[in-house]
Amino acid sequence: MPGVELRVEDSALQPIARKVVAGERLSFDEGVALYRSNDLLALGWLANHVREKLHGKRAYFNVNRHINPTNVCVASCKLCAFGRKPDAPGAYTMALEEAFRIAGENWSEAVTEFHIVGGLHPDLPFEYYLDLLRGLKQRFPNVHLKAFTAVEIGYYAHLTRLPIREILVRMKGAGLGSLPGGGAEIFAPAVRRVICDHKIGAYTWLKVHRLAHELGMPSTATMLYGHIESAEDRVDHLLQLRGLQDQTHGFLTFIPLAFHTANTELGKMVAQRETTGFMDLKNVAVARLLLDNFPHLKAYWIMMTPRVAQVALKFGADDLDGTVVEEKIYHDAGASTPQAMTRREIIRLIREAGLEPFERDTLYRPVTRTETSVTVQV
Ligand code: V47
Repeated sequence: MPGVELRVEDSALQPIARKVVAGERLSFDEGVALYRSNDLLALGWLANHVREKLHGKRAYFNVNRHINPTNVCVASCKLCAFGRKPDAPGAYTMALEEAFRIAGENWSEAVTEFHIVGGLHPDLPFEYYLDLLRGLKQRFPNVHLKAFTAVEIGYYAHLTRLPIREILVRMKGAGLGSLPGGGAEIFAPAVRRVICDHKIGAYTWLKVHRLAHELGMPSTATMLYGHIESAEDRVDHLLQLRGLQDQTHGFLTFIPLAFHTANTELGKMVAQRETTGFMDLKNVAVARLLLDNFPHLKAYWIMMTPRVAQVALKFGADDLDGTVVEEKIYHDAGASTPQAMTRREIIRLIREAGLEPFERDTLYRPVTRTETSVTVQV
Protein backbone atom coordinates (compact mmCIF):
# COMPACT_ATOMS: atom_id res chain seq x y z
CA MET A 1 0.00 0.00 0.00
CA PRO A 2 1.62 3.31 -1.04
CA GLY A 3 2.56 5.55 1.85
CA VAL A 4 1.34 3.14 4.51
CA GLU A 5 3.62 0.90 6.49
CA LEU A 6 1.48 -1.93 7.69
CA ARG A 7 2.49 -5.53 8.07
CA VAL A 8 -0.62 -7.67 7.75
CA GLU A 9 0.06 -11.31 8.60
CA ASP A 10 -3.52 -12.48 8.04
CA SER A 11 -4.11 -12.41 4.27
CA ALA A 12 -7.89 -12.12 4.83
CA LEU A 13 -7.21 -8.66 6.25
CA GLN A 14 -5.36 -7.32 3.18
CA PRO A 15 -8.40 -6.15 1.17
CA ILE A 16 -10.07 -4.84 4.34
CA ALA A 17 -6.95 -2.88 5.25
CA ARG A 18 -7.00 -1.22 1.83
CA LYS A 19 -10.63 -0.17 2.35
CA VAL A 20 -9.94 1.20 5.82
CA VAL A 21 -7.01 3.27 4.60
CA ALA A 22 -9.15 4.54 1.70
CA GLY A 23 -11.89 5.50 4.19
CA GLU A 24 -14.42 3.08 2.73
CA ARG A 25 -17.24 1.50 4.71
CA LEU A 26 -16.85 -2.14 5.77
CA SER A 27 -19.52 -4.78 5.16
CA PHE A 28 -21.06 -7.39 7.46
CA ASP A 29 -18.78 -10.14 6.10
CA GLU A 30 -15.72 -7.94 6.51
CA GLY A 31 -16.75 -7.31 10.11
CA VAL A 32 -16.93 -11.05 10.74
CA ALA A 33 -13.51 -11.49 9.09
CA LEU A 34 -12.09 -8.87 11.47
CA TYR A 35 -13.46 -10.76 14.46
CA ARG A 36 -12.14 -14.07 13.11
CA SER A 37 -8.64 -12.68 12.66
CA ASN A 38 -6.04 -13.10 15.38
CA ASP A 39 -3.71 -10.57 13.78
CA LEU A 40 -4.28 -8.22 16.68
CA LEU A 41 -1.45 -5.87 15.79
CA ALA A 42 -2.85 -5.34 12.28
CA LEU A 43 -6.35 -4.75 13.70
CA GLY A 44 -4.90 -2.33 16.22
CA TRP A 45 -2.81 -0.52 13.64
CA LEU A 46 -5.84 -0.02 11.41
CA ALA A 47 -8.08 1.10 14.26
CA ASN A 48 -5.38 3.46 15.52
CA HIS A 49 -5.07 4.87 12.01
CA VAL A 50 -8.81 5.69 12.09
CA ARG A 51 -8.54 7.14 15.61
CA GLU A 52 -5.62 9.36 14.61
CA LYS A 53 -7.48 10.62 11.55
CA LEU A 54 -10.41 11.59 13.78
CA HIS A 55 -8.65 12.90 16.87
CA GLY A 56 -4.93 13.27 16.23
CA LYS A 57 -3.09 13.05 19.54
CA ARG A 58 -6.10 13.88 21.68
CA ALA A 59 -7.44 11.45 24.26
CA TYR A 60 -10.57 12.46 26.12
CA PHE A 61 -11.69 11.96 29.70
CA ASN A 62 -14.24 13.52 31.99
CA VAL A 63 -14.77 14.14 35.67
CA ASN A 64 -17.99 12.37 36.48
CA ARG A 65 -19.82 10.60 39.25
CA HIS A 66 -22.04 7.54 38.92
CA ILE A 67 -25.25 7.43 40.95
CA ASN A 68 -27.40 4.27 41.16
CA PRO A 69 -30.59 5.37 42.97
CA THR A 70 -31.96 1.83 43.37
CA ASN A 71 -30.90 -1.73 42.70
CA VAL A 72 -34.44 -3.05 43.06
CA CYS A 73 -35.41 -4.56 39.73
CA VAL A 74 -38.39 -6.52 38.46
CA ALA A 75 -36.27 -8.05 35.71
CA SER A 76 -34.13 -11.09 36.43
CA CYS A 77 -31.52 -10.79 33.72
CA LYS A 78 -29.04 -13.64 33.77
CA LEU A 79 -26.18 -11.28 32.89
CA CYS A 80 -26.71 -9.04 35.90
CA ALA A 81 -25.36 -9.18 39.46
CA PHE A 82 -26.67 -5.74 40.44
CA GLY A 83 -30.47 -6.10 40.47
CA ARG A 84 -32.32 -7.35 43.58
CA LYS A 85 -35.93 -8.28 44.27
CA PRO A 86 -37.54 -5.71 46.64
CA ASP A 87 -37.26 -7.91 49.76
CA ALA A 88 -33.90 -9.54 48.95
CA PRO A 89 -30.84 -8.92 51.14
CA GLY A 90 -28.88 -5.93 49.90
CA ALA A 91 -31.85 -4.32 48.12
CA TYR A 92 -31.79 -0.53 48.47
CA THR A 93 -33.64 2.51 47.22
CA MET A 94 -32.34 5.98 47.93
CA ALA A 95 -34.65 8.60 49.32
CA LEU A 96 -34.30 11.69 47.15
CA GLU A 97 -32.44 13.61 49.87
CA GLU A 98 -29.99 10.71 50.13
CA ALA A 99 -29.38 10.79 46.38
CA PHE A 100 -28.76 14.56 46.55
CA ARG A 101 -26.35 14.09 49.45
CA ILE A 102 -24.45 11.31 47.68
CA ALA A 103 -24.25 13.42 44.52
CA GLY A 104 -22.32 16.03 46.48
CA GLU A 105 -20.07 13.60 48.39
CA ASN A 106 -16.34 13.17 47.82
CA TRP A 107 -16.23 16.21 45.64
CA SER A 108 -12.52 16.64 45.65
CA GLU A 109 -12.90 17.73 42.03
CA ALA A 110 -15.96 19.44 40.62
CA VAL A 111 -17.73 16.90 38.43
CA THR A 112 -19.24 17.93 35.11
CA GLU A 113 -21.52 14.88 34.74
CA PHE A 114 -23.77 12.69 36.86
CA HIS A 115 -24.26 9.30 35.21
CA ILE A 116 -27.45 7.90 36.74
CA VAL A 117 -28.82 4.39 36.15
CA GLY A 118 -30.78 1.99 38.29
CA GLY A 119 -33.05 -1.04 38.42
CA LEU A 120 -36.64 -1.31 37.21
CA HIS A 121 -38.37 -0.57 40.52
CA PRO A 122 -42.01 -1.76 40.58
CA ASP A 123 -43.29 0.81 43.09
CA LEU A 124 -41.41 4.06 42.57
CA PRO A 125 -43.67 6.57 40.82
CA PHE A 126 -42.45 8.29 37.67
CA GLU A 127 -42.44 11.54 39.68
CA TYR A 128 -39.53 10.16 41.75
CA TYR A 129 -37.29 10.24 38.69
CA LEU A 130 -38.50 13.68 37.62
CA ASP A 131 -37.93 14.99 41.16
CA LEU A 132 -34.48 13.40 41.17
CA LEU A 133 -33.55 15.24 37.96
CA ARG A 134 -35.11 18.52 39.12
CA GLY A 135 -33.48 18.31 42.55
CA LEU A 136 -30.03 17.59 41.10
CA LYS A 137 -30.36 20.43 38.57
CA GLN A 138 -31.41 22.81 41.31
CA ARG A 139 -28.46 21.87 43.53
CA PHE A 140 -25.84 21.37 40.81
CA PRO A 141 -26.98 23.57 37.90
CA ASN A 142 -23.73 23.21 35.95
CA VAL A 143 -23.59 19.43 36.06
CA HIS A 144 -24.86 17.56 32.99
CA LEU A 145 -27.43 14.84 33.79
CA LYS A 146 -26.80 11.74 31.71
CA ALA A 147 -29.45 9.43 33.02
CA PHE A 148 -31.62 6.35 32.55
CA THR A 149 -30.94 3.67 29.99
CA ALA A 150 -33.40 2.96 27.18
CA VAL A 151 -34.54 -0.02 29.27
CA GLU A 152 -35.51 2.26 32.16
CA ILE A 153 -37.21 4.76 29.83
CA GLY A 154 -39.17 1.88 28.24
CA TYR A 155 -40.18 0.68 31.71
CA TYR A 156 -41.45 4.13 32.78
CA ALA A 157 -43.53 4.24 29.59
CA HIS A 158 -44.94 0.82 30.46
CA LEU A 159 -45.72 1.84 34.08
CA THR A 160 -47.31 5.20 33.25
CA ARG A 161 -48.89 4.06 29.97
CA LEU A 162 -47.43 7.20 28.44
CA PRO A 163 -45.72 7.10 25.03
CA ILE A 164 -41.92 6.86 25.16
CA ARG A 165 -41.67 10.25 23.49
CA GLU A 166 -43.72 11.84 26.26
CA ILE A 167 -41.52 10.24 28.95
CA LEU A 168 -38.46 11.73 27.25
CA VAL A 169 -40.11 15.15 26.84
CA ARG A 170 -40.98 15.27 30.55
CA MET A 171 -37.52 14.14 31.57
CA LYS A 172 -35.87 16.69 29.33
CA GLY A 173 -38.10 19.32 30.92
CA ALA A 174 -36.85 18.16 34.35
CA GLY A 175 -33.19 18.54 33.36
CA LEU A 176 -32.19 15.37 31.50
CA GLY A 177 -29.33 16.16 29.12
CA SER A 178 -28.52 12.86 27.45
CA LEU A 179 -29.02 9.10 27.69
CA PRO A 180 -26.35 6.56 28.66
CA GLY A 181 -25.85 3.54 26.45
CA GLY A 182 -26.64 0.68 28.81
CA GLY A 183 -29.15 -2.08 28.22
CA ALA A 184 -28.21 -2.67 24.60
CA GLU A 185 -26.37 -5.92 25.46
CA ILE A 186 -26.54 -7.89 22.18
CA PHE A 187 -29.44 -7.15 19.85
CA ALA A 188 -29.78 -10.68 18.39
CA PRO A 189 -33.14 -11.99 19.74
CA ALA A 190 -31.87 -15.55 20.34
CA VAL A 191 -29.08 -14.24 22.59
CA ARG A 192 -31.31 -11.69 24.31
CA ARG A 193 -33.81 -14.41 25.19
CA VAL A 194 -31.10 -16.12 27.24
CA ILE A 195 -29.14 -13.26 28.77
CA CYS A 196 -31.85 -10.65 29.43
CA ASP A 197 -35.25 -11.97 28.42
CA HIS A 198 -37.08 -9.44 30.60
CA LYS A 199 -35.62 -6.44 28.83
CA ILE A 200 -36.96 -4.48 25.89
CA GLY A 201 -35.80 -5.80 22.53
CA ALA A 202 -33.53 -4.18 20.00
CA TYR A 203 -36.44 -2.45 18.26
CA THR A 204 -37.48 -0.53 21.38
CA TRP A 205 -33.89 0.16 22.50
CA LEU A 206 -33.17 1.77 19.13
CA LYS A 207 -36.53 3.57 19.14
CA VAL A 208 -35.82 5.21 22.53
CA HIS A 209 -32.44 6.46 21.26
CA ARG A 210 -33.94 7.63 17.98
CA LEU A 211 -36.60 9.62 19.84
CA ALA A 212 -34.03 11.09 22.23
CA HIS A 213 -31.91 12.20 19.28
CA GLU A 214 -34.95 13.73 17.58
CA LEU A 215 -35.64 15.67 20.79
CA GLY A 216 -32.11 17.04 20.76
CA MET A 217 -30.68 14.74 23.42
CA PRO A 218 -27.57 12.83 22.35
CA SER A 219 -26.74 9.42 23.72
CA THR A 220 -24.12 6.71 23.85
CA ALA A 221 -24.32 3.06 22.85
CA THR A 222 -22.89 -0.12 24.36
CA MET A 223 -22.43 -3.78 23.47
CA LEU A 224 -21.94 -6.55 26.02
CA TYR A 225 -19.52 -9.19 24.73
CA GLY A 226 -17.75 -12.25 26.08
CA HIS A 227 -20.70 -14.52 26.90
CA ILE A 228 -22.74 -16.66 24.49
CA GLU A 229 -22.76 -14.31 21.51
CA SER A 230 -21.11 -15.14 18.16
CA ALA A 231 -18.95 -12.94 15.96
CA GLU A 232 -21.98 -12.57 13.66
CA ASP A 233 -24.11 -11.36 16.58
CA ARG A 234 -21.54 -8.70 17.44
CA VAL A 235 -21.29 -7.49 13.86
CA ASP A 236 -25.08 -7.42 13.55
CA HIS A 237 -25.25 -5.34 16.74
CA LEU A 238 -22.64 -2.86 15.56
CA LEU A 239 -24.23 -2.48 12.14
CA GLN A 240 -27.67 -1.82 13.64
CA LEU A 241 -26.08 0.99 15.68
CA ARG A 242 -24.31 2.29 12.58
CA GLY A 243 -27.62 2.23 10.69
CA LEU A 244 -29.40 4.39 13.28
CA GLN A 245 -26.42 6.74 13.49
CA ASP A 246 -26.59 7.26 9.72
CA GLN A 247 -30.10 8.58 10.23
CA THR A 248 -29.83 10.64 13.44
CA HIS A 249 -26.13 11.36 14.13
CA GLY A 250 -27.13 11.46 17.78
CA PHE A 251 -24.69 8.91 19.20
CA LEU A 252 -21.60 10.49 20.71
CA THR A 253 -19.70 7.41 21.79
CA PHE A 254 -19.61 3.65 21.60
CA ILE A 255 -18.55 1.65 24.68
CA PRO A 256 -17.75 -2.06 24.37
CA LEU A 257 -18.53 -3.77 27.69
CA ALA A 258 -16.81 -7.01 28.72
CA PHE A 259 -19.07 -9.48 30.52
CA HIS A 260 -18.12 -10.07 34.18
CA THR A 261 -19.28 -13.46 35.39
CA ALA A 262 -19.26 -13.35 39.22
CA ASN A 263 -22.64 -13.58 40.98
CA THR A 264 -24.55 -13.93 37.70
CA GLU A 265 -26.67 -16.79 36.36
CA LEU A 266 -25.09 -16.31 32.95
CA GLY A 267 -21.66 -16.75 34.49
CA LYS A 268 -22.60 -20.36 35.32
CA MET A 269 -23.59 -20.98 31.69
CA VAL A 270 -20.42 -19.79 29.95
CA ALA A 271 -17.29 -21.89 29.70
CA GLN A 272 -14.76 -19.08 30.11
CA ARG A 273 -14.32 -16.94 33.20
CA GLU A 274 -13.50 -13.35 32.32
CA THR A 275 -12.70 -11.94 28.91
CA THR A 276 -9.01 -11.70 28.04
CA GLY A 277 -6.94 -8.63 27.23
CA PHE A 278 -6.69 -9.92 23.65
CA MET A 279 -10.47 -10.09 23.32
CA ASP A 280 -10.98 -6.69 24.94
CA LEU A 281 -8.53 -5.02 22.57
CA LYS A 282 -9.97 -6.84 19.56
CA ASN A 283 -13.46 -5.59 20.44
CA VAL A 284 -12.21 -2.02 20.70
CA ALA A 285 -10.40 -2.26 17.36
CA VAL A 286 -13.22 -3.95 15.43
CA ALA A 287 -15.79 -1.51 16.78
CA ARG A 288 -13.62 1.44 15.72
CA LEU A 289 -13.35 -0.02 12.22
CA LEU A 290 -17.05 -0.82 11.76
CA LEU A 291 -18.56 2.23 13.46
CA ASP A 292 -17.23 4.71 10.91
CA ASN A 293 -19.90 7.26 11.81
CA PHE A 294 -19.36 7.26 15.60
CA PRO A 295 -17.13 10.14 16.64
CA HIS A 296 -15.85 8.53 19.84
CA LEU A 297 -14.98 5.15 21.27
CA LYS A 298 -14.58 4.69 24.99
CA ALA A 299 -12.26 2.31 26.80
CA TYR A 300 -14.20 2.14 30.06
CA TRP A 301 -11.37 1.57 32.55
CA ILE A 302 -13.69 0.25 35.26
CA MET A 303 -14.58 -2.65 33.00
CA MET A 304 -11.22 -3.18 31.23
CA THR A 305 -8.86 -2.29 34.08
CA PRO A 306 -6.81 0.90 33.78
CA ARG A 307 -3.92 -1.14 32.31
CA VAL A 308 -5.87 -2.54 29.35
CA ALA A 309 -7.82 0.71 28.87
CA GLN A 310 -4.53 2.57 28.53
CA VAL A 311 -3.33 0.16 25.82
CA ALA A 312 -6.74 0.45 24.13
CA LEU A 313 -5.88 4.10 23.43
CA LYS A 314 -3.55 2.66 20.75
CA PHE A 315 -6.17 0.19 19.49
CA GLY A 316 -8.88 2.63 18.43
CA ALA A 317 -10.20 4.12 21.68
CA ASP A 318 -10.00 7.89 22.18
CA ASP A 319 -11.74 8.23 25.55
CA LEU A 320 -11.13 6.74 29.02
CA ASP A 321 -14.47 7.83 30.55
CA GLY A 322 -14.17 9.38 33.94
CA THR A 323 -13.43 9.55 37.61
CA VAL A 324 -16.68 7.59 38.35
CA VAL A 325 -16.21 7.76 42.19
CA GLU A 326 -18.55 4.89 43.08
CA GLU A 327 -19.42 1.96 40.80
CA LYS A 328 -21.81 -0.86 41.62
CA ILE A 329 -22.82 -2.73 38.43
CA TYR A 330 -19.37 -4.13 37.65
CA HIS A 331 -18.24 -4.47 41.23
CA ASP A 332 -21.30 -6.55 42.14
CA ALA A 333 -20.24 -8.79 39.22
CA GLY A 334 -16.72 -9.25 40.57
CA ALA A 335 -14.72 -6.39 39.05
CA SER A 336 -11.41 -6.02 40.86
CA THR A 337 -10.71 -2.53 39.52
CA PRO A 338 -10.84 0.46 41.88
CA GLN A 339 -14.12 2.41 42.05
CA ALA A 340 -12.57 5.78 41.37
CA MET A 341 -9.65 7.41 39.62
CA THR A 342 -8.45 10.94 40.11
CA ARG A 343 -7.99 13.39 37.26
CA ARG A 344 -4.27 13.16 37.88
CA GLU A 345 -4.24 9.35 37.45
CA ILE A 346 -6.23 9.49 34.22
CA ILE A 347 -3.96 12.21 32.83
CA ARG A 348 -0.92 10.08 33.65
CA LEU A 349 -2.34 7.06 31.77
CA ILE A 350 -2.97 9.22 28.70
CA ARG A 351 0.41 11.00 28.75
CA GLU A 352 2.29 7.73 29.15
CA ALA A 353 0.59 6.50 25.97
CA GLY A 354 2.07 9.49 24.14
CA LEU A 355 -1.28 11.24 23.81
CA GLU A 356 -2.59 14.61 24.96
CA PRO A 357 -5.20 14.56 27.74
CA PHE A 358 -8.30 16.56 26.87
CA GLU A 359 -10.84 17.07 29.62
CA ARG A 360 -14.30 17.14 28.09
CA ASP A 361 -17.83 17.57 29.32
CA THR A 362 -20.51 15.04 28.34
CA LEU A 363 -20.92 16.74 24.95
CA TYR A 364 -17.14 16.67 24.31
CA ARG A 365 -16.75 20.39 24.82
CA PRO A 366 -13.43 21.43 26.38
CA VAL A 367 -13.38 21.92 30.13
CA THR A 368 -10.84 24.28 31.63
CA ARG A 369 -10.00 24.34 35.32
CA THR A 370 -8.25 26.77 37.58
CA GLU A 371 -7.73 26.46 41.33
CA THR A 372 -11.14 28.01 41.91
CA SER A 373 -13.26 27.47 38.81
CA VAL A 374 -14.39 24.97 36.17
CA THR A 375 -15.42 26.37 32.78
CA VAL A 376 -16.98 24.54 29.86
CA GLN A 377 -16.25 26.22 26.52
CA VAL A 378 -19.55 26.23 24.66
O1 V47 B 1 -26.44 -2.16 30.61
C1 V47 B 1 -24.52 -5.43 33.61
C2 V47 B 1 -23.68 -4.01 31.70
C3 V47 B 1 -24.30 -1.86 31.63
C4 V47 B 1 -22.90 -6.80 33.78
O2 V47 B 1 -23.05 5.38 28.42
C5 V47 B 1 -22.60 -5.87 32.80
O3 V47 B 1 -21.08 6.26 28.71
C6 V47 B 1 -20.61 -6.86 32.43
O4 V47 B 1 -24.00 0.93 30.25
N1 V47 B 1 -20.85 -7.81 33.35
C7 V47 B 1 -24.33 -0.59 32.45
N2 V47 B 1 -21.48 -5.90 32.14
C8 V47 B 1 -23.05 0.21 32.28
C9 V47 B 1 -23.14 1.07 31.05
C10 V47 B 1 -22.13 2.13 30.83
C11 V47 B 1 -20.91 2.11 31.47
C12 V47 B 1 -20.02 3.15 31.24
C13 V47 B 1 -20.32 4.20 30.42
C14 V47 B 1 -21.55 4.20 29.78
C15 V47 B 1 -21.92 5.35 28.91
C16 V47 B 1 -22.46 3.17 29.98
O5 V47 B 1 -23.42 -2.76 32.24
C17 V47 B 1 -25.56 -2.66 31.50
C18 V47 B 1 -25.01 -3.97 31.03
O6 V47 B 1 -24.80 -3.96 29.66
N3 V47 B 1 -23.63 -5.05 32.71
N4 V47 B 1 -24.09 -6.51 34.29
C19 V47 B 1 -21.96 -7.84 34.04
N5 V47 B 1 -22.21 -8.80 34.91
